[in-house]
Amino acid sequence: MEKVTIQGIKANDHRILSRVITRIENDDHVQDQGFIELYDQAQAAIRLGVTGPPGAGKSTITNEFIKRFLNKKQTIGVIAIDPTSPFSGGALLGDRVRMNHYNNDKSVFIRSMGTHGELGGLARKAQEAGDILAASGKDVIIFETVGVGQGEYDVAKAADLTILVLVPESGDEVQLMKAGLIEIADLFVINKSDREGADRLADTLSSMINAMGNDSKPDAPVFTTVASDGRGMDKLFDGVFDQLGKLDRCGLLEQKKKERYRNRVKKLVKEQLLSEFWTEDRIRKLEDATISLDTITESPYSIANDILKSFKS
Ligand SMILES: Nc1nc2c(ncn2[C@@H]2O[C@H](COP(=O)(O)OP(=O)(O)O)[C@@H](O)[C@H]2O)c(=O)[nH]1
Ligand SMILES: [Mg+2]
Repeated sequence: MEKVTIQGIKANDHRILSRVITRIENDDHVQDQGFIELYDQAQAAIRLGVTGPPGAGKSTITNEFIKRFLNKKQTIGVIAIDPTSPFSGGALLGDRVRMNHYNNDKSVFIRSMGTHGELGGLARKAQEAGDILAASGKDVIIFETVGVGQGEYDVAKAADLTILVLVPESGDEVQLMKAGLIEIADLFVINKSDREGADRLADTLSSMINAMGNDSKPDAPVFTTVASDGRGMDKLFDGVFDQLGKLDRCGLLEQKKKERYRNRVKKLVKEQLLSEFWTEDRIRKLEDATISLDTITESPYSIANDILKSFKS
């Protein structure tokens, strides 16, 4: 990263933030000295994950959070990730329009990230983008991610606290994903509770959480909201800090951060090793072994072992 870029990030220059995140998005490797220099600055921010199915109200809730953080004179960075719309079509555009009425304001930065490449890489990219925003001095980073699959769990790991947003109709999903669901979420929101069934789902969830809970982790609270008209939002907002406090006091926050740190080191090592591994020689070896389908007689394992030999020795 160039010196002027690093200075721009530190000075909260939104144009430069945007440019750097584009580079991260395009896998134009920026994890160099720049990241090392910015690391210290990036540690203070609170990181919140807002995840859940499409249309559950994540962006609306994020928007309500932004208002409340601004009231507290805090600055916010939002990274919105929607793997279901790889061409960043309607939904994301809608998000941008809806959330970006803060656009001229240096205290809010909102960015949608697309998914070139697989979701696994996206978790790292989101985290790096979050680090850049944190280094610009943002007090709070919000990761908005669609869905509740494995990839999103990874993205959720970028956050200190993960909020899972559901709707009253999510009952079946809840039944299906019990364990995993309870594991990733630190707090549940049943949004659109202007619709039938919100209280029933809240009860079901609460008793599931209670039954599956253990002493080492504070139970995730369940909130009901109507984000579109702000109902329940103050309570939810307070609940987030309440839960953060609990996670902190029982040591889970520190554990999460350590885990996050270790995973990042592992990922960096893995990526570095991979990029160093595929030398021209090894690529040729693979190509030679696979010149035509007729001549492929060995299993992929033997060829892999063969190529790996040159690495191990
Ligand atoms: N009826 C109702 N609609 C809501 C509520 N919260 C959000 N919406 C609407 O639901 C739609 C999807 O919301 P959005 O925040 O974009 O969902 P996301 O895909 O999870 O980010 C929008 O039209 C919102 O205005 C709510 O509590 N009740
Ligand atoms: Mg959204």
